[in-house]
Amino acid sequence: MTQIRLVGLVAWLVAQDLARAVSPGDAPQLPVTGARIVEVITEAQLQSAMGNLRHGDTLLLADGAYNLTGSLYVNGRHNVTIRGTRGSTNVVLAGKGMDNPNHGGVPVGIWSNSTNTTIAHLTIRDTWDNEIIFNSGAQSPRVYCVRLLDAGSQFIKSNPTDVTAGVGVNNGVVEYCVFEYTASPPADHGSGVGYFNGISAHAARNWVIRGNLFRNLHNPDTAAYLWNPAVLFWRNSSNTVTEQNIFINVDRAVAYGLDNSTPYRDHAGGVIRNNFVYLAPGLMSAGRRAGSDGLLIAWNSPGTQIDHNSLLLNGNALYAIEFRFPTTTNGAARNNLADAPIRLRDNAVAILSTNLQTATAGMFVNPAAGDLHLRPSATNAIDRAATLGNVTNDFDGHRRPRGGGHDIGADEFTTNAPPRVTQLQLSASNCLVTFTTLLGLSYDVQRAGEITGNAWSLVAADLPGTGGIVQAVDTNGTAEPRRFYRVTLSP
Ligand SMILES: [Ca+2]
Ligand SMILES: [Ca+2]
Repeated sequence: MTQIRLVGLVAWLVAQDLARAVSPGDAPQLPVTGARIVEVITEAQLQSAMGNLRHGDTLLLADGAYNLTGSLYVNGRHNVTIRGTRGSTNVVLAGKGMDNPNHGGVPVGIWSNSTNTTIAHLTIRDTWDNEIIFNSGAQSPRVYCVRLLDAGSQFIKSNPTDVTAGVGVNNGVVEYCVFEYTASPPADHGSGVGYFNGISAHAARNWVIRGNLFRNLHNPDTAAYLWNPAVLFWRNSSNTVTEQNIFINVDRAVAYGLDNSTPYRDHAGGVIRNNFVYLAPGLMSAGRRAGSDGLLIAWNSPGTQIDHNSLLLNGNALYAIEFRFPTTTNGAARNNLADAPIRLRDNAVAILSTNLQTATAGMFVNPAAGDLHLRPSATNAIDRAATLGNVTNDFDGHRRPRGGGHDIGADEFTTNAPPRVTQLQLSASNCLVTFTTLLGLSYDVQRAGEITGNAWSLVAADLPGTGGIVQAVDTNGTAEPRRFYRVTLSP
């Protein structure tokens, strides 16, 4: 028999760790693709590259600070990417200050009226107006792993071509970004103090807003705007998906529609699911609270589904979720976990089911940090939800259900008890991997020729846990001189 050495690796990587390798501002690197890769090191080179922009260009910015001398206009050039290499903090595009009216030709960060504009792996900050704006002609923009700080108005704005006809920028994707005021929101730029949103889109269809962090998008009581949504899709928008985001200390998290005085539905369809919303105690004054509506709202938005969100509002708002206006029909709010009720206002119609509206801070892992994962003690939420066909995963991207049933709220609870490899043995040409399991969970067995690197491949997927030990067989497992194994919870 061939001389072989086999090493069993005790698995401590649970599925949650694997999934949260993706986080706002720190997502996996996009591959560098493009018809032409234009490498840029200085701001002057960046402006030159913009001036000579061709269809299909990828501007790859070297790490560093770029103090903009002009906004970056993607004007009639399709399939253009403006990006850093990785992460979101190594490349910084800076305006001249969000409250500096002498913006010096840098009113916005990046402007596009073109199709398939991608912005990735960088920071944009301190612009007088929008940090990113899409205008008529733009379609399918992608904003990926971008940090947007201290915007003088909307951080991302998507303008319409024809609101009444519902023509605007469609199919946008905003993933793993950070939207934040590092101190206070903007002063009066002409529209009153505190005029901002995280994302404001008009006549926009089929956008996905996923895995982002919205933090401190909060105006003081003295501002002209007390209820700015962090995510706002309106003016004849439809089918927006907002999922797996974290909202911390925002005045309003998500609004699908606002206005019912319109000849069209302000929004239609769409889902808001698997989001965390946290407001710190005392964020809102008593007077402010008395005039509050909800953190997740569907106003003049028929057919909107608001499911499996977790909200800890700490008395800052009267309602967690609100449907409003008679045109808001056929809605649903199901399996949400909140410490405030759900409201049907002005004859809105929605199915409300299996919502737990008595959430407490003690149910969550680290609420002050916006971490509303369930603690094991949250037994009135764990395994207590009804099954929804349209929500198949959770905040972490983990498949639902785990354990004995679906959990109420955005997190499907996963035990922290990892599987443990108890034995590794040879049987003819097979390797047998034996490990501990829990009932109701499922496990993946992976192998690699080396521990370092990411060359793990699946031996077996979705092996059901029994509560006892389970054995996986790696056929022809003796084919290499050595082989490592690990066992994880299935994603
Ligand atoms: Ca469960
Ligand atoms: Ca989870």
